Amino acid sequence: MKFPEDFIWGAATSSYQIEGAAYRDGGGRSVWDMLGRQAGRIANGDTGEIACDHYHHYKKDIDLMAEVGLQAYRFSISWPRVLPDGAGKVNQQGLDFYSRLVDTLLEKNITPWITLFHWDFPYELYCRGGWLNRDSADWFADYTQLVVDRLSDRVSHWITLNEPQCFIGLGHQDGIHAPGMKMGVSEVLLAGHNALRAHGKSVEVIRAQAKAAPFVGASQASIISIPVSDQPHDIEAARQHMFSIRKKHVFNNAWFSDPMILGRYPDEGVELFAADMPEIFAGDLECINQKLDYFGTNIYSGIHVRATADNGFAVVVKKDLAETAMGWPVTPEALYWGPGFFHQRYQMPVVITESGMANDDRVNNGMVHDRERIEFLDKYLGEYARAIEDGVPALGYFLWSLLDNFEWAEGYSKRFGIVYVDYETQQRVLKDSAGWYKNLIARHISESSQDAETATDKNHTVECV
Ligand code: IFM
Repeated sequence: MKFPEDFIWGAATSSYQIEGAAYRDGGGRSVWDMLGRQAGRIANGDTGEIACDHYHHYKKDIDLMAEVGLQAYRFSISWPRVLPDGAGKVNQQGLDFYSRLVDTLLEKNITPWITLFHWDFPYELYCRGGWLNRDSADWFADYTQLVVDRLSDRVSHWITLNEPQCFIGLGHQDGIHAPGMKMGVSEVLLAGHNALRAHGKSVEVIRAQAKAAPFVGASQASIISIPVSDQPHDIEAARQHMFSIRKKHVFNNAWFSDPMILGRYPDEGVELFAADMPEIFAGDLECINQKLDYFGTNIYSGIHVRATADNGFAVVVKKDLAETAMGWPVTPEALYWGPGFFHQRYQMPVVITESGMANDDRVNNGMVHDRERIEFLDKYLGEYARAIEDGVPALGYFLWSLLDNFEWAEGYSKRFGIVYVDYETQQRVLKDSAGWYKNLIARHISESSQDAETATDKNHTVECV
């Protein structure tokens, strides 16, 4: 598989899933801390209070990143760690932690990609209405300002929101994720609208205030529609299915991305949601529709789709697909069709900001043989390379995840890392997949430099002639 010369190879994590040290050094509570205190909400009664204790082990974790050869590391800032009440009083110790993290990454030549919000919403702001409060967009903009002031001299890559489909859909509609609410559709859409406004205001702040030229996007939770054949009618059916909104739910591929990038909510959704649509004030859509530098998408799997006789689409359930430990089907072609369909619709370069799998990993004589993950990555990345070969501009890939970590409502029962974490001892073990990823990155870098040398030689020959 071949990738562009300047392709970015990375891995991703998020604050609540790995940091631990909840409330340490003046940090505040998030809605996830509060959900974890409610019986029966999280598998095995797990919480993120200790997690991978990355807050104390970040240096060792960055050494592991360097050992794998990562060029970029995507992590998130915990909003309540830097603003314990979500707004107002600043916790300098929290900011210092992220400043040290950035410096240590840069010392190892690893480019930091900061996600501003990966679900640990400040509990104190939740008590003031959370995303339902129209002020939430300004709270987020002020928080962005704080982070940008402190880190943008060394950080230029930004992700505003991670997966609004999840923190709004699973958190406010299905009640599975924090804050654990099952709201009516109109409230869900209002929360989503304010989150979109928060994204817009955050981008405005980054563009206006960042010291180093910023590169900005957001990360969408994407379920990809895969055509059952390469016939044009199946491809068209899959494309239509991919962006259609059929249920009164916000977990789909267009509801959040269309306003961010096209400046309007998708018609089909507006019709379906009808009277539940939130009030849209003058200027809201302009504020949401900020210039972005790339389309960030988190892709784990897809659904097969075929064309019907009346030019519509139908889902084809394939029964023989392997599944990951999450029960998600293994569908490598999602990494071919997803980037392609997104590029077609939004005309932007693509970055896979998350992709990977949960596996039943075990330590055996000090090693973790996660053959399933290697096969998964090999096939998925092969499809991504094919999409690029076919003309999709794609800039990078962030493997989810660097470390095994707190998998939200599933607690620690699902292991996504290329590094195994023993939660009792906080020991880390590089899994076989980490070695595989290391070789892939190294091979890519050496091939790229050989290509560059050949190109230079050719240039010289031309000059001499
Ligand atoms: O662990 C999550 C991550 O926080 C968001 N995207 C999906 C991952 C796997 O479920």
